[in-house]
Amino acid sequence: MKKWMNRLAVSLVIPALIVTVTGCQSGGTSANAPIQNRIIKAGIGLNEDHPQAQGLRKFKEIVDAKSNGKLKVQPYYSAQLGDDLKMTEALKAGLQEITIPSTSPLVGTVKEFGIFDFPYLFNDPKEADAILDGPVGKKILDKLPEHGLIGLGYWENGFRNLTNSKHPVAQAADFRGLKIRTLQTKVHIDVFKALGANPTPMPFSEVFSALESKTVDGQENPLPTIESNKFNEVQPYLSLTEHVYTPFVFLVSKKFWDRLSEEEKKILQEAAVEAGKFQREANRAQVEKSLANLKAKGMKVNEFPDEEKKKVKETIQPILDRYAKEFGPDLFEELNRELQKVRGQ
Ligand code: TK8
Repeated sequence: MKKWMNRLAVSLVIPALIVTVTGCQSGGTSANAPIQNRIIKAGIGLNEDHPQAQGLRKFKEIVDAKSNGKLKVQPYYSAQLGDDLKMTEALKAGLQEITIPSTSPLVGTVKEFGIFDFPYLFNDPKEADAILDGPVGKKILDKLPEHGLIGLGYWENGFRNLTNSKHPVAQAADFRGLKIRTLQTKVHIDVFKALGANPTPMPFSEVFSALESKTVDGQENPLPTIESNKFNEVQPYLSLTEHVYTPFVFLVSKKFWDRLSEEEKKILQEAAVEAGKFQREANRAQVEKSLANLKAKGMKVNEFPDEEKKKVKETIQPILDRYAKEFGPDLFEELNRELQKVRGQ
């Protein structure tokens, strides 16, 4: 063989060998490359006692086992890496690999997440699971990649209850005049305004000091969050409004995801779903315990009767109709069809 042909053959073979051995060209990984040693920074907003953190540790445990320790999940709690919005932006930029925010602050990225801000959408966790794990939940996750995000599934934040420092909220009219911290979603801002309250959206990490300094009168969150953040220390009244079910969404940076092999993606996807089941159960078990603990710590707890929930729904219906149009009537109709199936109607 002529010398030039030898040189050409060598120049073609060596790079191909390098790609096969290391399994990655510059920046990328071939689909069937072996599992690489990777550091995966996973930040959440709640503290290490919360079921969200328990779920993240379960995720880490599963990924560690399935990757023989090569995929190293590093949990960061209590918004150490920033609040939901900041961490979501970090994922888009490829500066952080995983975060698990409430869906509400994502409305600015994918507006359809806003349907989960609708008060009294779900009657119980079973309905929430059916919608989130079904075609409607998937359709919304499928809108994330164009924004630099991959959604691997939904975990549970839960049914939200109102706390405040002024008075019990035992009827729809009692919301009037209350300065309430809300999630950063226009749906909640409009809903609380329609109820006569003064909504103030802010990141979760600022809530305790805003309550303590009386910048706001109240806030609303699921019971495990109220307990684990010691809101009882600055909020005498707890009203069991259960007005919204908020999901968490398990997000991965697309910049990071696109560098993974099929095997590595499968490990993260399976772990997110398995840990999500564990986290939902842990959160539901915690709700009753947190209620008992908050009562024992002296919170004045009141029920919110069904007829008052009905009045709230009637008051805010025009707002929900407007948002249903904005978020997509087809999606909303599909959600209602799915709900009727779950309810056996
Ligand atoms: C934590 C938040 C929080 C949410 C809120 O990252 O902001 O009130 O309910 O749990 O996602």
